[in-house]
Amino acid sequence: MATGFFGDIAPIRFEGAQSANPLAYRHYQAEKKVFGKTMAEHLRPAVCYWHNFAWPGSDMFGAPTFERPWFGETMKDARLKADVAFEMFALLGVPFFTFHDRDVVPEGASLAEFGRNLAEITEYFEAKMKASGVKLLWGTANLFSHPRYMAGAATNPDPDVFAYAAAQVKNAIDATHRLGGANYVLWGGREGYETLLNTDLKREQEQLGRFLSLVIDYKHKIGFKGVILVEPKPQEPTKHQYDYDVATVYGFLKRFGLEKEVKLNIEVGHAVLAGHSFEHEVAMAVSLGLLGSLDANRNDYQSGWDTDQFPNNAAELLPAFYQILKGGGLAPGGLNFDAKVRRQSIDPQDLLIGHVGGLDVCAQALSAAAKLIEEGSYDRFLVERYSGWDAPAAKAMLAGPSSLEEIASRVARDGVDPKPKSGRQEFLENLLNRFV
Ligand code: XUL
Ligand code: CO
Repeated sequence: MATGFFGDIAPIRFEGAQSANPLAYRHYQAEKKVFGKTMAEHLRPAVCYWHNFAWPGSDMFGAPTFERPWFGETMKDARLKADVAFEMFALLGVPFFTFHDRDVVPEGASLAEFGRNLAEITEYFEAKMKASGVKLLWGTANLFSHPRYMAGAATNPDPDVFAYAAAQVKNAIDATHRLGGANYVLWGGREGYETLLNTDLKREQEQLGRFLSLVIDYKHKIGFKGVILVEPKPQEPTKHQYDYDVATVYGFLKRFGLEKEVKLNIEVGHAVLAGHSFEHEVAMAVSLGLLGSLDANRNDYQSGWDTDQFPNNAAELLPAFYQILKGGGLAPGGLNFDAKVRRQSIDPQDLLIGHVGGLDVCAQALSAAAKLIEEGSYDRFLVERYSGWDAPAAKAMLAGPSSLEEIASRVARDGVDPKPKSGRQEFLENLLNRFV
């Protein structure tokens, strides 16, 4: 039975770029083909549970602003929340969702009760997923909100917290496995530190490496086919996080021999906090074979916080979508909207409007990147810029057997005298803008 939460809003449809209807897609056409795949298959968009259904609109100065009929700590509330969530997925026509264990059920008085609650809602989800066709992009465990995790989960100085976190992750992977999740995410919420004065960072990093290895072992043991994803973030909530950015996580995975087992969930706002662009992080992951999935959002550039706003600028996203298409696409990852409406946006339809706009600019950026690749002049520029490396003498420098002395002697012998060439940045920026 319908909950009535969204009133009489009809399912969101594609109406075209000219539409002035705030509850219509202007660019996202689920079935439209781009390079032989539909937009839905390229983007694999997901609605997240936490920002939409669990966050009450509070901030560090103010009380909750959202009134939702499911706010409460009973399983009845959890079921109502799920009913509304699946209504929202259907209204948006979005094929995937994501959740943390504690977004979906009350924790109760013990880990055992939490586990039972999670198993119960998993069953409830299973039926709803079957009826609607909506799938789970990824599940995860919240190892950062409860006070027991204030000094970290796997990186806690107290081994009992490590054990507790392991138990929680085990339950969350079980639920994700049962629901056929395409991935499982580990974001190191408090896996870092506030002050070195109370921290043994060598030990803590070893603990984290061990924890991740245990998760991988468990995944194989139960036959979970989804991809384990680590989500880099440089700081917030802790000042120093061990999973700083793509390059740092790659080094960490190599150190523990996990680089073939794990991929990355890259978030726009986290890239910005790390002092990178989103496209840098995506390109770095592609180059290392680590591109897994994306958390779509944007940060406020002035505040310096992880504001998790909806993306709203296709031109800014185009370079990242170029990298994604060139890198072979996202599947079995997807595009999870890790984004929340502002706390003044208290109406149910604000939740829909945020996703409509966010999905639209991503669809726009995808189409623009496809056109850019199709037209070909940008790719030709890149090929031409590095074409000197096709010459046999150049290839020999990289492949051997040439030595540093041989290369040095070639400079005098062949009269090597490189002339500077324009990098043509403005030309390229203008070229890309033609496709948005
Ligand atoms: C926090 C963040 C998380 C993860 C899942 O900044 O991005 O919501 O995506 O734990
Ligand atoms: Co995220």
